[in-house]
Parts: sequence; structure tokens; C-alpha cells
Amino acid sequence: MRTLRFVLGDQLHRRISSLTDLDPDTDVVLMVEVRDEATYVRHHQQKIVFLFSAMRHFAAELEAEGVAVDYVRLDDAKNTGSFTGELKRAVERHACEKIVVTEPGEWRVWEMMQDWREDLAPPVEIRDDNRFLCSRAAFEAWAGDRKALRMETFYREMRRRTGWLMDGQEPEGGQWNYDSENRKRLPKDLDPPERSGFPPDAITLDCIALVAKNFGDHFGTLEGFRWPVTRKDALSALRHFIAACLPTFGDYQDAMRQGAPFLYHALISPPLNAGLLTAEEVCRAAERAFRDGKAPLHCVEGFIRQILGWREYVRGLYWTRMPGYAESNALGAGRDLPWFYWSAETRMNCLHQCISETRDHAYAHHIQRLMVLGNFALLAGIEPRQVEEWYLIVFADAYEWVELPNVHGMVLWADGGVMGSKPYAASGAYIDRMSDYCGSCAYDVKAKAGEKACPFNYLYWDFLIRNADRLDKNPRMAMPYRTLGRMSEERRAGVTADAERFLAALTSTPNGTDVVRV
Ligand code: FAD
Ligand code: DLZ
Ligand code: SF4
Repeated sequence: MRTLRFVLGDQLHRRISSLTDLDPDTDVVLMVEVRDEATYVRHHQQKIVFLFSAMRHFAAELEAEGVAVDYVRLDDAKNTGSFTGELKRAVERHACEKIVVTEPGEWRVWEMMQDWREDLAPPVEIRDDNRFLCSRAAFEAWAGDRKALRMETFYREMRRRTGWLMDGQEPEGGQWNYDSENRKRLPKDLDPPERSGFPPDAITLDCIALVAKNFGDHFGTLEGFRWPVTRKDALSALRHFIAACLPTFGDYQDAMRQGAPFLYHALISPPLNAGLLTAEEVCRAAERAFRDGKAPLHCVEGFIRQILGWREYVRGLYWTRMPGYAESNALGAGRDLPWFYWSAETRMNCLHQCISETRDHAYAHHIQRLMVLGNFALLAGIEPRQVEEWYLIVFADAYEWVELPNVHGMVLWADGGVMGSKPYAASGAYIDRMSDYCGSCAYDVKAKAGEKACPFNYLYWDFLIRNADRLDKNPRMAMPYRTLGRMSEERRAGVTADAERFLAALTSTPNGTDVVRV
């Protein structure tokens, strides 16, 4: 039977479920570069290059194996620009009796697939996404009627299920979680390993030219493109991380340093999310390093938790809560996204650094995303939809299944506590403790009030004041609200005045004038 196997741009694994029973004698693999996918949000230029180049390399590998690949390029004159249009055209080209796809990473594409079932003549088989360690059905069974879906409970279940870092029924070393050992400041004299990345080959250079021509007005630069675009290079990146970074990963997981965007992080999320690596092989490689005495337990546990715990958890949460998940706005946040999220033109050095690095690499590490970029959006009360769109655009690893829970739930607490028991709000003291940004900032992190004071300081208290009716009964917020309760009326009024002055000066367009632009 001739089967048309439609492989999406983030499903680039030879053992993806849509290809497991591929018959090279009869079947055709369809892959399409389409404008709709690059523009449903205006993705960072490096993300589009990464996906197109990884798709072209993957298609070439299949062809080298003798598989017939029908690959539609973006500049093909007949390209309709959409998944549906290209699938319909391909059905006309190939007399296929069946279409096989793997379920997608995003709800909007899932809805498209339901339409394909209705509208196309050949039957459409949608298979489970085997890139994950916990299927949608298994997560739903775990979630059951639980009111709160906490990551830590899920993670322990996954450790038991996989047997990773387990000593019989008990966690290796006697503890499930070594987070308390993973919050160190980066010593000044410690230099993180060199991360040279992968220079673009001829295929990537073609994609760079294509993207510059078609999407050159999207956010981000192309000059520094160094992402691995093949499985071979992605495995090499993984090996380098395990050998050079994992033994120190945990200790400085939360640290930030000016001019050092990557530190000890793995830099594997773009290839991992596109299927060039599997979660299983990444976790197994880390566990092997521990068993072989090459990396300490607290670092390996911290790393495995990110993938076996957080990554699987946010994906499961996304699918159990969609399509309604994005609709809530528990803190009633409604401010427009400030323009500096695009231009990096702000005197707040922490934000200037994190946004500039995001523009240059389509990457920021976890604490930059959470405690700088996200923390500001939370404290300033930026509308969830605008923040979510920004995150989906700017990072090479962003797909809605992973971006939405992290932003809507973890950062903005817009889901009212489904994901996290309290908002991750913090003042400038946290950023000062975990980074060297404040030393080169126009603002004074120690000052609490007035024009020179670090905006995070008064915005933090203003956030608590503004949201008191929603948060002051939360037991995990008891301490800050007790401190707020002891504040004099005069000081509270000062906080509100500083916050109002600062927020009123923010602009959401490039032409505005505001005090935080350089
Ligand atoms: P490392 O720090 O080395 O971590 C290893 C791996 O753990 C990552 O590659 C990733 O696969 C996984 N991981 C760690 N934390 C998370 C998490 N919270 N959720 C899911 N996976 C996690 N990750 C994405 O892949 N895509 C996104 O769009 C994305 N958006 C985020 C938005 C916000 C607001 C926050 C706080 C986090 C977001 N993350 C996202 C998670 C995390 O920041 C990135 O996975 C990580 O920075 C990728 O870099 P790395 O490979 O060097 O990761
Ligand atoms: C992100 C992306 C982009 C920019 N372009 C394409 C494309 O042209 N063709 C394709 O198959 N996939 C692309 N993708 C990834 C899809 O958006 C992704 O598969 C869906 O969002 C489902 O997760
Ligand atoms: Fe950021 Fe405040 Fe530090 Fe400046 S002083 S870098 S705004 S935390």
C-alpha cells in the first residue's frame, strides 16, 4: 500500500512514529517549507534558518537511505504557503492510499489535522508523538482529578517509572531533589568552557540567504548562527556538554554573567525539540556520566529533572489544559509589552543584556527567561498574550507546548496556580545576588525609592500592593505580605508613586519617548 508520510519540521527523527513502518519501495515522505509556519508568529530569523536547514539535512539523509522524499521548498513557485495546501497538492501528486502523521506539538496544528481527516480522500492516521517519555494519555491518567498538578510529584513518578537515578525503590543518594546545592554564584575567576558551536555549511548558508530575503524584517540577527542542524552535530553538542559542562552544571545553573550567555547550559533545546535528539538518550547519557564517576549526583539530578521532570510535565500540562489554558488572566494584567523587549534599548542593564543576547543567539538560559525577562513582565503587569507571543517568537527552541506553560503558568501566574503555587516575583536583590549585571547598571540596586533606584525594587512591592486581593491569602506569600503590612503608609505611597512614574514612561512603540530608553 502506498503511504504518504507527512513529517513536520520539529519531527526530524528517523524513528518518529510516522516513519517506523516506512516501506522505501512504495512510500513517499512529504516535507514542506511553508510561509504560514514562519509567520503565524514572526519567528526569530535564526529559528527559521535552524528549522529549514535541519529539515533539508534530514530529507537528504532519508534520500541517501533510498527513501523517496517529496520536499517542497519555500521558493517553489506553486507553494501554497500552508500545511493544508501543501498536503492537498501532494495528495494530487501521489496516488496514495493512506496518509500517516505524528501528532503535532501545537494545538493549532492538531486542529488542522482533524480537518485533514474530514476533508481529504485518503484516510489520515495520526500517531502518538514518541519523542516524549510520557504519552499524552499517560499524563492524563496521572493528572486524573488532581486539582494542583505539581511538577515535583510528577517527576518522582517518572523517576520510578524509568528507574533513572534510582537505587531500587529509593532515589539515588537518598534525596529526590538536590536543588539547594544548585544555586551558587559564579566565582569571578571561573571561566566557563568555550562553546564554539557549528559553523554554517552550504545548506545552512542557502537557508540564511533565503531567510534574509524573505524574513529579514523579523526579530534577531543571523550573523552568529551556530546551532547544530544535523543529528550528528547535535550528538556532538551533547557529548561536549556531558564532558565539559555537566560536572559543573548544577552548581551554577541559576547564575548569570554579563558577556557569557551560555555558561554551563546544555544548548540542546533547539535540536531536542526538533527531534534531532531524544529525551531518552540525553537523560541516559547524563546518568551514565554519574555511574561512571564523571559527574556528581547533584549536577546530574539537576539536569535530568529539567528533562524528565519539567520538559515532560509542561508538555503533559499543555495537552491536558488546551485549548482553554491560554484564556485565563488570573492577575488581570493588561499593560502593553514595552518596546525595549524588541530593541533592547533600556537602561536596566539586566534586561538590556538578556534581550541583546536573545537577539544575537535566539537563546537565553532558564534564569534569564524566568527571573529577568519574565520577572519584569510579571511585576509590570504585561498582558499575558503579548508576553507569550514574544517568547514564542524570540527563542530557537520555542513551540507552544513548551512556551505556553512556562510563560502563562510559571512566569505570569496567569493560570491562577495550576502550575506553580505562587508567582516567582523578585526584587533587584535576587538579580544582584545571581549575576554581575547590577555593577554596570544606570540604576542603583541598593536604593529602594526615587529615580535612581532599581525599578525591580519598587515594582516588586507595587506588584504585591496591586494584587493583594488575589495573593495575600496564599500561604506561600505570607512572608512578603507580613513585611508589606509593616510598611508605613508613607513608604507604601512612595512605592506606588515610583511605580506609576516608571510604568507611565514605558512605551510600546519605537517612536515613543520614555525614561528607560538610551
Ligand atoms: P539547560 O538549562 O541546559 O537544561 C537542559 C534541558 O532541560 C533543556 O534543553 C530543556 O529541554 C529542559 N528544560 C529545562 N527547563 C525546562 C522547562 N522549564 N520546560 C521545559 N524544558 C525544560 N524551553 C524550551 O525548550 N522552549 C521554550 O519555548 C521555552 N520557553 C521558556 C520560557 C520561560 C519563561 C521559561 C522560564 C523557560 C522556558 N523554557 C523553554 C525552558 C528553558 O529555559 C529552556 O529549555 C532552556 O533554557 C534551554 O536551554 P538549554 O538547552 O541550554 O537548557
Ligand atoms: C517553526 C516552523 C517553521 C518556522 N517552519 C516550518 C516549515 O516550514 N515546515 C514545517 O514542517 N515546520 C515548520 N516549523 C515547525 C512547525 O511550526 C511545527 O511542526 C508545528 O508548530 C507543530 O509543533
Ligand atoms: Fe537590573 Fe536593577 Fe540590577 Fe539594574 S540594578 S541590573 S535594573 S536588577
